[in-house]
Amino acid sequence: MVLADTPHAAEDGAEAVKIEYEPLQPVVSLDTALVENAPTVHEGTANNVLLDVVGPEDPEFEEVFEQAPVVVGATFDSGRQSAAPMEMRACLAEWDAREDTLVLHTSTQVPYVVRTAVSDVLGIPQQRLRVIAPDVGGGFGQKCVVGREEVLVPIAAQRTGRPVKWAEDRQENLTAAFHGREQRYEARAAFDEEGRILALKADVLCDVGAYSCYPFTCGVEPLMAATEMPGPYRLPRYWYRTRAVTTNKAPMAPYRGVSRPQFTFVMERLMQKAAKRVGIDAVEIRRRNLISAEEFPYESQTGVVYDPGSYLESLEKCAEVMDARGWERAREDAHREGRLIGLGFCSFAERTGYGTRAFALRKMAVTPGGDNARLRMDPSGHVTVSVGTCGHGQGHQTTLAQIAADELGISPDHITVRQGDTESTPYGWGTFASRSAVIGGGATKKAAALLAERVKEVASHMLEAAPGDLSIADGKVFVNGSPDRFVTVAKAARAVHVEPHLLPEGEFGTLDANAGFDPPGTFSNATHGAVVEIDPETGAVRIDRYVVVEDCGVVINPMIVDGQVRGGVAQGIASALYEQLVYDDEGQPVTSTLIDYSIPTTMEIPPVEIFLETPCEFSETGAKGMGEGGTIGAPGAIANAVADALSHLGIEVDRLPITPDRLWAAIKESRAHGGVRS
Ligand code: MCN
Repeated sequence: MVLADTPHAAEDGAEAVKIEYEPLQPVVSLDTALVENAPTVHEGTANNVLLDVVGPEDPEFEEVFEQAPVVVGATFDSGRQSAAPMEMRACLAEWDAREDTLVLHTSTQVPYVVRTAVSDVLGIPQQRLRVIAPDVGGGFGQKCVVGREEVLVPIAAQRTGRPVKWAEDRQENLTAAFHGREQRYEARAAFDEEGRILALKADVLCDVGAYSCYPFTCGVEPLMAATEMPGPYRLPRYWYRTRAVTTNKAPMAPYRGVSRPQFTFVMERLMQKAAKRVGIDAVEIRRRNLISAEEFPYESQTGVVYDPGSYLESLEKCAEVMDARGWERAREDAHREGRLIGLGFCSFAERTGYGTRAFALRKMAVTPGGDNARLRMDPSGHVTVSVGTCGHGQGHQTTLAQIAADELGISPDHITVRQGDTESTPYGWGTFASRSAVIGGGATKKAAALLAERVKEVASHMLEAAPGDLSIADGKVFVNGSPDRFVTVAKAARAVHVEPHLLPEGEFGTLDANAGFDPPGTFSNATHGAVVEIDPETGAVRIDRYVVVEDCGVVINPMIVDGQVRGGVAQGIASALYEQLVYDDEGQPVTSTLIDYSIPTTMEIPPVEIFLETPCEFSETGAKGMGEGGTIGAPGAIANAVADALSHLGIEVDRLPITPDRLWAAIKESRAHGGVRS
């Protein structure tokens, strides 16, 4: 690490460092990592495999495949990606001599996790470390792990006694921050003659780069893939093997959706392949396999419990909106005109808001789970909500304020939400895994309910009525049935703080409440539908229509949910069509700028039509999480739409991203053997 007074001087200093490297043979792909006698990235790892988990043996499994009337399968690949947050990673550490405390400002999703990591490495007690996440310009998972810089910069500040700042540029972010999504699935599925799935077999390989990530470990992608791959389908038999493979590339960290965009793409492609073989349409095969209302709670083959959702309803609604019934005809007509159009669906489940019990199964060194909220009412009746979650673009200041306001009967404008500072917020795990609405929102609601009771207690003295006879709404505490007998919340708050003589002895001081929440988790569900048109001359894919039918339980704020879905779909489209980090054979990253690593712009993202459903209530707020759903559904929907457009040419779409050059080559080859029907 080179320290200097300006970034330019530091870069010059780094350039002046002469290192003599002895180049070894690099390991740059799953193929080269797994061949016999491959060089190893870490000594002592057999075949570069860091984690290898195999599902329980089922003696009848192979027999089911042998006897099944329909078996479909393929090798599916997905490209390596960067979460590419708009604001890249950065941190600044300084010693506060007065408090004898190290203050670390860092662009993170998880301030308390960073504090634990830095404290463990530096050997400083946690109370002498303050971690502040200011407004963070996006993270998408890349900032829910602790970067080496977040540890090195505090060490440098400690050694020099001066503030030390580090900020990466885009090239550093693309080449040296965390990556994700480079996976391969050897997947086969057996179906009966009516298209009902009988068994699924999946061998999953994840290229996790050179090092594990803290705290989620290099197991995060492979374990998520194995556990949740069956998705929203009733699956009687499932066998998996899942491996984390190390290579000389940047390490993997969770990226929005974590394996779910990939295995959902695989499952949805298998469904479409099977539908074609059985001779039913894309909607019908899903209709026959999705978990139905009477089966909830449904326990999967891997022991995951699905709470009630609207799997079939969201499929039907999406099919209706997309005019799926008239599709065959529309496609035939287009083919006659020489146009390649396709319709694709993708149904999936998104596990959200899961707490300690679910995370404990991953056997990490630290186990995330529940979260806490602390509410404090000031003498003017305004409330500060402090939470352990740490929004970084999801609008928590709005939604958590709404939750507290509903419970306290005051305006959301009178509520301030504080997050992202270990000094002023309760202990918590930050924001990732679509946990904040359910867990942070649940804790906020519980604490707000306790605070509302306290306010009623105070008002009961002022109104000379029993607390149980009081209600709280519109900024007032009033006697049930007598709306004219009330005191304002502000007056009650003022009495507690500055006019305690109006209250019985002992009723003075503060109005605050704390609560924690640690739920088992809940599944949102959605069906995405896409219509694409492919230019046969260039292989370019244009998305003509995109529809999302999402069910995330009670919607706290429709505009925020809408924005989350749109942003998620944009990142899913990126996985499907555009983004891929590429290394050359020597292990040099060749996609190190946004010219080479092609992220879609607004020009490539179609308007997304969204329909929301809210049929069930089950968590504290009735909400299910949804922050990753858009990203999860898009690759499967688009791949199926592209495959639908090309199915008459015998072209399969089993590799992401679906780039124009590959499609063009496939179309050309097909033409050479008969040509495009036009
Ligand atoms: N919400 C709601 N009603 C619901 C469910 C959610 O109004 N029924 C609101 C929530 O209150 C919250 C937002 O929608 O304001 C997302 O809620 P939730 O699904 O709980 O997800 P989190 O807030 O925990 O956010 C995490 C999720 C993840 S895992 C990634 S990755 C991601 C994402 O959110 N990264 C993002 N969205 C992002 N958005 C931005 N702008 N930047 C990122 O880095």
